[in-house]
Amino acid sequence: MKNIDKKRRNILKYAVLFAAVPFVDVVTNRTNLLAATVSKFSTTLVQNGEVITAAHWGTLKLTIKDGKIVKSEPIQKTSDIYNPLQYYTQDLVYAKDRIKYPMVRKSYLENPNNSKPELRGNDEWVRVPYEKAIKLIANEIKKTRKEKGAEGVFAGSYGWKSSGNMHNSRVLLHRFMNVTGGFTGTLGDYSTGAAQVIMPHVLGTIEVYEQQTSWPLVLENSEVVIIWGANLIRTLKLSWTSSDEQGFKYLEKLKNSNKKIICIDPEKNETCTYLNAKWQPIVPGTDVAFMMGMAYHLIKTENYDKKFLEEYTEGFDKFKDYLFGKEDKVIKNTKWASKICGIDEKTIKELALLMYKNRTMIMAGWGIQRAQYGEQTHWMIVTLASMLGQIGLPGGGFGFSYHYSNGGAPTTKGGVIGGITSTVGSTKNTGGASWLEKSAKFSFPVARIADALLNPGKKINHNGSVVTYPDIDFIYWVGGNPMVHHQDTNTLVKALRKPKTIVVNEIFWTPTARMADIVMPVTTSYERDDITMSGDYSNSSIVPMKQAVEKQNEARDDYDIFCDLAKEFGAYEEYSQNKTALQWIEEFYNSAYNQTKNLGLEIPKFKDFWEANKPVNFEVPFENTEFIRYADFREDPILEPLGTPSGKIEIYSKAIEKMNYKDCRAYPSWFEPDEWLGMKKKNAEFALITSHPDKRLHSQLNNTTLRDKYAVANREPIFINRRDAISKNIKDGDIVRVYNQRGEILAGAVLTDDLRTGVVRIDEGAWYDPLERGKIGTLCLNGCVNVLTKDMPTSQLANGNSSNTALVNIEKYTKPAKDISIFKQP
Ligand SMILES: Nc1nc2c(c(=O)[nH]1)N[C@H]1C(S)=C(S)[C@@H](COP(=O)(O)OP(=O)(O)OC[C@H]3O[C@@H](n4cnc5c(=O)[nH]c(N)nc54)[C@H](O)[C@@H]3O)O[C@H]1N2
Ligand SMILES: Nc1nc2c(c(=O)[nH]1)N[C@H]1C(S)=C(S)[C@@H](COP(=O)(O)OP(=O)(O)OC[C@H]3O[C@@H](n4cnc5c(=O)[nH]c(N)nc54)[C@H](O)[C@@H]3O)O[C@H]1N2
Ligand SMILES: [Mo]
Repeated sequence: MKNIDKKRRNILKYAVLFAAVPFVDVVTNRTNLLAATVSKFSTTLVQNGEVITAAHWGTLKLTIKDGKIVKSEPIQKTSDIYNPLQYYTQDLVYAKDRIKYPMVRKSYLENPNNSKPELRGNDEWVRVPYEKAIKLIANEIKKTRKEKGAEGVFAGSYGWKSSGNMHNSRVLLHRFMNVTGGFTGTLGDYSTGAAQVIMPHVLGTIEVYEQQTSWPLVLENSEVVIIWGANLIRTLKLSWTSSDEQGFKYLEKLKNSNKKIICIDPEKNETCTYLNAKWQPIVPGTDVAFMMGMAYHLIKTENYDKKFLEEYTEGFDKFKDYLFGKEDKVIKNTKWASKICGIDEKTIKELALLMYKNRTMIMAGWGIQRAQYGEQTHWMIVTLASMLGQIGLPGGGFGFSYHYSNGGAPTTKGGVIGGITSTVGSTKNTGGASWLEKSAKFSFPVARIADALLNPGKKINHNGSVVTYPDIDFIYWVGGNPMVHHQDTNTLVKALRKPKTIVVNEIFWTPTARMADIVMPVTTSYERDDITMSGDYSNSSIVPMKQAVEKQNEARDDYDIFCDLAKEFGAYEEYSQNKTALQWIEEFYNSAYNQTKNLGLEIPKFKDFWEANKPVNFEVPFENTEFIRYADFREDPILEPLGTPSGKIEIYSKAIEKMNYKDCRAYPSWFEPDEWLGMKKKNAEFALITSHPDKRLHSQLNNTTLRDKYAVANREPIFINRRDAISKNIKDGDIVRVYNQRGEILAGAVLTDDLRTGVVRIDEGAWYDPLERGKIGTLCLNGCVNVLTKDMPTSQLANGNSSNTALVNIEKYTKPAKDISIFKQP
């Protein structure tokens, strides 16, 4: 075993500072710097040649011919893993469904005070001059604030926007709202809604966006790797900033490592196949029961680390009482667990012992917590890992971000660029988890949006406090697609009839843009200058994102739109600080320049960097390859306590006990979901999992020719176990109607042996394409899965979304199916 020295403790701090962590101020002295150094030059568009740029899916090289993008490809490959998303930039820029001009819904234009909101999604569109649209928006914001206060303006505006620290649409929106009078925002996110709220109680950090024990140490030390509800080869195709593809490199090494790898997942997913791992086909939503069976067996056979539990955790005995059924008289033994999770007792026992007797790394994904009672899964993983006693050892414990944004790729030594901020004068780096920044005075949990719109004044419990929903009259959405990302689309359609005004800045006529009253056309990131880091945890490089082509049609940058709106409030100077986008970009770069210099390293001056059209790369110092999460805590729990009330890992939380919630107790518990395969009276036959798509980023790229590579019968695919399909007389390529009490969609059948029986998968992100536009309950022709999911909080603790808790029916669709029309101009 390696000796954990002082140096490593410093690395921990270093890594956390530069990882994609919210609430961390990156030290800059950019304000002083600015006046002296900002140069006055602009980007000259390349007519024939190459432009380097970045997207969430990697650093790209665009080939330009006669002023048009003709080719898009990655510039760096770290493995043989193919990332199809990197080749379709031209499809995005020249898409048929680009929004060309500012557009206003006809009834809204006629009378904004009585705009017939029931016609949203089904009205005519009228082109208006840009200046008129700006005036309309500004007037409505002023009116709403006067009538309802700042809380009446909702600008939570969740979404993945595009890469770039300047044109960060959501932050730009918040900045605009903050300088003009305030708004209602949101708490948390859709990704880790449950885990990020429970983990601070358990570990003292949100854990899900933290640097992981380094991949090199995993490869060197782990004997067993458990991939728990994660699909690394798929979800590592993207990063929040821009992917440096380091995760692929390590995944390839893991494949060739001969380690024992086990995937616990209702689907034998691509990662399981790629790694040639052992598949454990669990019943969806039952991981907690599975782990409890393991925990019980470890205790019964005396194979658990009592010393670790004593020294580093709090309240294990109470959890043990629960396992042994002291209160509820239910003993959570392997027999009990097996009946729920569908994995046989022998396997549960063997797996528990395998994990205890070998150095084991549990790499968990997040789909498992995107479910009712989702708080329990990650809590139970931490509990199980505590029993194994390997937390803080090289290659042992758990990691909640190996599948995301290249977590575990060692952090480089170098500066981090700044970014536009949601409040003026703030020095927060917005390249990190900026969406978790608290920039609004008032917020409610993000996935409660439909509930909030429908029930103004309603009070809900949230993590120990009470939140009262505001009365929202005005919505501004940029860089997100709630009509696709939010659960239970039909309820959302109803909810979106409630506000008086909905404004959306979009590139394309997305289902969300179509539900708006005013639509502002915006540029893609290839039509404006920007800058980004590549590698969220690694901070591998600074990538220039020079404008590659002319702005299309009347598209404008979000920044310009908000500058013009700010003028209507006399707030332009405060908003923009009188800077052009390129001047901001120079400043963000200079902040990294100075940090780098302070570290004793050198990078080019901004002008040289910008003109060179190539990334600036940083090196990984050896000590960062030796980073072990929780090593300091393990070494000295007294001097390096966790941020929990006890300073230890809380298997029992007094803070949660005080909240007295029925749906989240003070210790990890098994709760039976409202909809799952094992329930007594099922309202539908199949469990639905809604994974993240392999060939999209959520809904992004659905409108490109990449869709031809996966669409079946010109619909989103539904994956069905072969035997289940045969029993329903469904064949490969058939159109299937998928339905439940919440709605119905069409999808194209793909028969597979890689799904547990009784489970179907439809990936999230297919654009909602209603047969009857604007109508509640209508059939979706393209297969948007959220028509079928349930809009239900995980629990009162986190109020996360429960996307993976749903049952559906399937049948062969025999009527003539109308073709999709969502990827055209409306
Ligand atoms: N059933 C189910 N639902 C889910 C999930 C699930 O697992 N299952 N996952 C959830 C998760 S984790 C997430 S993160 C969400 C994702 O939900 P979203 O983040 O809303 O999804 P995207 O498709 O990335 O939407 C981004 C939108 O921003 C637009 N855009 C891009 N760049 C710009 C820009 O510069 N300016 C403006 N104004 N617009 C821009 C794009 O065109 C696109 O429409 O979905 C959630 N929904
Ligand atoms: N290509 C691509 N990559 C992405 C994204 C994308 O849209 N496309 N989105 C990015 C974003 S915003 C996020 S938040 C992350 C999401 O990352 P995750 O949340 O980890 O991804 P998911 O696809 O929701 O789920 C991963 C795995 O969980 C399994 N699973 C589902 N239900 C259960 C269950 O009950 N038990 C068990 N054991 N397993 C289950 C699924 O079969 C799937 O293999 O991915 C990021 N990466
Ligand atoms: Mo996400």
